[in-house]
Amino acid sequence: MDPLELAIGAAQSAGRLLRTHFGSALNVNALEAHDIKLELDVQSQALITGMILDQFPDHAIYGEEGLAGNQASPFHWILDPIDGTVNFFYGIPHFCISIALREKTEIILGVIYDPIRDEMWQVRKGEAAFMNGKPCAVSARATIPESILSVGFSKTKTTIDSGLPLFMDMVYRARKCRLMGSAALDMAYIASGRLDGYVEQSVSLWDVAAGILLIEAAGGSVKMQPHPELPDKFSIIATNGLIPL
Ligand code: LIP
Repeated sequence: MDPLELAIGAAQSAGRLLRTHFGSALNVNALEAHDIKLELDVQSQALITGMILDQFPDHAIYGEEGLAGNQASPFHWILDPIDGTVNFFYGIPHFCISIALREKTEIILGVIYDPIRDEMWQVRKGEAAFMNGKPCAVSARATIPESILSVGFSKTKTTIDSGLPLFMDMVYRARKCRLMGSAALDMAYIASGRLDGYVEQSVSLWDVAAGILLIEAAGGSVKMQPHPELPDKFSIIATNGLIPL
């Protein structure tokens, strides 16, 4: 089976599961000051994992809810089963499923699916990025004063403290700053020219893997640095490739 078609099918199946439970009572696995972990995150990842390992039993799964499959495989599926879990829990219809496939060190495909708006972003390495079958492209806005920027503060006092100075600077300079709560949708919105930039001090690969390939295919740029203190965390600056962030 074509791995991109598989990723799209898995995102649609997980999307149906999320739509079914959206707005209903949810089992909470962990409640933290700035984060919530749902049993549905685990169910969504299990559904996607089952579909992938069914077709590619020797591949590896690297997801927000854990690892599965053959971790020695050159093929790693990078999953965020609900990106924007806190939004989901509060009934805010801004969340998605993000699936990427990495071959050795290179991301070769990505899918981001918003099951409420039924918006599916897809990209294969070396090809154009699409949203619902139409090619998508970053905006042409080139200056910060005319831009809309999204900022993420992640989940801890440390990451909030490190993100605030940047936010305080940008909120005065940009036309608008938004805190949307889903890194993957922020990236997809840049690829579709809705946002011009997104910054966050501490994200996980599963939050942004599909979005990186989408933005680059849509003409934008992504800069990522390993976080100096937090393992497997990255600071990210994603833009349309024009605004000087
Ligand atoms: C979320 C990210 C968001 C970040 C949140 C959280 P999750 O991912 O998309 O950018 O600010 O703290 O990490 O936890 O909903 O998958």
